[in-house]
Amino acid sequence: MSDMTHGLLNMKPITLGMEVCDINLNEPVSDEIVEEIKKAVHKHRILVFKNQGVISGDRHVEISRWFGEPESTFYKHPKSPHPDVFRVSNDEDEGCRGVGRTGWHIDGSFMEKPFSYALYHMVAVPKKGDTVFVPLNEVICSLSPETRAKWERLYMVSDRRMAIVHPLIYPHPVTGLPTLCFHLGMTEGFVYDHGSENQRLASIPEVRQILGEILKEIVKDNRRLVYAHKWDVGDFIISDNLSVGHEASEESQYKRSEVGLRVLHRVTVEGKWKPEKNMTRNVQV
Ligand SMILES: O=C(O)CCC(=O)C(=O)O
Ligand SMILES: [Fe+2]
Repeated sequence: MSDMTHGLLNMKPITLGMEVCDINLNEPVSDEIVEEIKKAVHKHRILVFKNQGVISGDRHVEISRWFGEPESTFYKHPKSPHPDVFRVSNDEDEGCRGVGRTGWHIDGSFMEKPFSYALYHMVAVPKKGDTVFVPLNEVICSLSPETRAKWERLYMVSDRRMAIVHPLIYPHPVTGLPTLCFHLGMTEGFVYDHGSENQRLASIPEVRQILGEILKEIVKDNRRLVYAHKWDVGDFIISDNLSVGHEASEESQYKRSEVGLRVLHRVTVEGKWKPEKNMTRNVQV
């Protein structure tokens, strides 16, 4: 059942986000529709376009330019169709393995300005191999007052050389809704009350406890908040990277010989905003 109440876009709700119907991304999309898509990404966090056939690397990058400059910080696999397309696979001859498996995260948390959007296109689907997403505002809103108060004081320190520090909770730069900047597999530590006179580095056991607590909050109540996207070949997903956490499911790494080939193309769009506690809202994307 589709719902026509979304302006120019024909969309139907899915567990997290919206499926956008009647758009062929391989054909030119009018400026008006692009504007609607950009608004819808912030409102719904994830937009799923089904049955898109084969989206070439050039077209994938062209679509990502609706949102800003594509930015690639990753290893370039020889089979990638474009230097800005990250090719992920369960077969190392086909793409990079083990991507997104160190823990729940947003992409680019190690950068001063984490990636703003991620655009995924599924090229080959194995029997099992979901990507799992979680809406971060809902995670925050479901915290107990004690946990929320603690998280509000925390800042993550990335494990990369630059040791970038980001507030764990901050207002999303476009919607203003509280969101998380985090990476459960690439965090060196946490600082309490960063920049204040009470600033204190969390101890190693505390860091472990905090990372475990974030995981527990994401998957609590039998993964009530989690949306597992079961891919079909030709799916195209646009996500507001700052408002959803994600990871590749364990099954995504199962061997090609057991479950078949998995190939996912991903383009990330440069970060435009440095997460800050007192962020001003940006109407323009
Ligand atoms: O392979 C996947 O399902 C997602 C991997 C991931 O985290 C990413 O591409 O950013
Ligand atoms: Fe990722």
